[in-house]
Amino acid sequence: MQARNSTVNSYWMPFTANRDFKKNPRVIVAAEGHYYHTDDGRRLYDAFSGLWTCGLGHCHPKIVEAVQRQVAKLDYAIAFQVGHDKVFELAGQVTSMAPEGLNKVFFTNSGSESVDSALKIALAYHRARGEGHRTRFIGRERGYHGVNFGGMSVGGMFANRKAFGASLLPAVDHLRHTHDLEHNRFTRGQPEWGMHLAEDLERLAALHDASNIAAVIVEPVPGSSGILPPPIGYLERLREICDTHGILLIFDEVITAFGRLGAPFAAHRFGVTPDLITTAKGLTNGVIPMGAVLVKQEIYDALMKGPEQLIELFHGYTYSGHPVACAAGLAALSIYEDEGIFEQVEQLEGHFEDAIHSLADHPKVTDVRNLGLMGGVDLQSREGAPGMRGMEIHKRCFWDEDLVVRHSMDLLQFSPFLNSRPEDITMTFEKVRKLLDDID
Ligand code: PXG
Repeated sequence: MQARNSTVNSYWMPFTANRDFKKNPRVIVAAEGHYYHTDDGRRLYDAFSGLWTCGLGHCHPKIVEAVQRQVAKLDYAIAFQVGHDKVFELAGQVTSMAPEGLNKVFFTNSGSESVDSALKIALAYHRARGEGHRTRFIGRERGYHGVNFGGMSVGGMFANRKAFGASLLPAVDHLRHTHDLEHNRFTRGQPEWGMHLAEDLERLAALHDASNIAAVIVEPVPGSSGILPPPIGYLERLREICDTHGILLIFDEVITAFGRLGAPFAAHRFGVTPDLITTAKGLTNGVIPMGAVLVKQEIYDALMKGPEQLIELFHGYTYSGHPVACAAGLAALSIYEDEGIFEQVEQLEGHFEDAIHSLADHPKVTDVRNLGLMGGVDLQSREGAPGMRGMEIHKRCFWDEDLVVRHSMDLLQFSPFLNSRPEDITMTFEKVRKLLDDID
C-alpha cells in the first residue's frame, strides 16, 4: 500500500476528500459497457454512468472508432477565423435535435464553460438591443451551474460558494429552491405541490426592477444538489414571468440533455422552451470533454450587427469545437437516434422509479426522489457525523459489492445507463438496501 499511496500523492483530486481517499485509493484502470475495471482486478457495475456522462455505456465501439479515425485524420484545427468540417456538421445535428427556435450553437469544453458563456451571451444580447442596464442574474438556491465565477455566483449550493464569498458576481439573486419535505416527501416523479414558488421571480423582478434583470438560470431538474423534480406547472410559470418582463430564461441541461429524461432535452419533456440551453456531458457521452450553448435565433441575430469585418462576440475557447470532440459528439448523437435511446429511457423509467422507491420504507432513508433516469436517496445523517453514512455506503459498494454509487454528504445519487438492463437496476437497489441494513 505504501508504494501505491506514493503514486497517488501528487494529484489534487477535484470534489474529493483527498486525505481520506489517499489512505485507501479507489483506482479504475479500464471500462467496457456498463462496467469499470479496478487496479486490483475487479469488475464494478457503474450505477452512476460515469458522472452523469456516459449514458450509452463506456467505450461504445462506434464512438471509439470515430475518435480514433478523427485523431489520426485531423487532430486540431485553428478554432478562430477558420472552421473544420466536423464542427459544422455537429452544430447542424445538435440544433436539429433542439427545441424549436434554438438553432444556433456555441461550443465549449465543459458544463462550467457553457454556463459562463450563456451568461455572457445574455449580457451581450441585452446590450446590443440598447438594454445594457439588464445586468442582474437570477439563479436558484440549490442550483449547480459549475465552478467558474459566473456559474458559482448563480449557483446556490453553499459549500461551493463559501470559500470564495467576496469574489462572487455582485448582481445576482436567487429564487427559493423547490424541495419541500413537509408536502413532497417520497413523491414519485414531479410533485404536485410547489408551483407557487415560481412567484419568487415576480418578487425579485419587483425588488430589483425587472428592467435590470438579464436572465434567470435554472436546472430543469437540479441534479447535484439532490435530484429535485420541478413541481407541476413551476417551469411553465417561470417561462410566463420571464416573457412578461423581457427576461431571458436559461435552462442548464448539462445533466438533463441527451436522454436523461427520455427526450433529447428536458425542454421537450416539460414542454417549456427556454431562450438558451447549456449542455455538456452526454453531448459526447463523456468521451471527450465538450459543452455547448444552444441559443435562439433572435439572440444571435441581435448580435450580428455593425461592420461585417468585426467580431460580433468577443468570446471563445482555443478548443471550441475541437475536431476529436466533434467526432465523439457526432457518433454519440447518431447512437441516441439509431439505438432508440430516448424510447428506452421512457420504458425504463417506471422500473427505475419502483426500484429506487423500494428504499422508501428503510428506517435510515428520509426521502427518495426520481424523474426519468435520475434518482436521489437522502439518508438520515449519523448523529455528530454528517456525510459519514453516505461515504460508508459509497465505499462499501466499491469494495464489497463491486458497485459504483455516488454520494454527496448523506445523499446517494443514481444515474443509470440510458440503455440499462432492468435487472441491473434492481440489483443496484438490492445491494444498497443490504448495506443500509449493515451499517450503523
Ligand atoms: N451545470 C450542471 C447542471 C451540472 O450538473 C455543470 C454545470 C458543470 O459542468 P462541468 O463539466 O464543468 O463539471 C454540471 C456538472 C454530481 C455532479 O455529483 C454533477 C456535476 C459535476 C460534478 C458532480 O451530481 N455536474
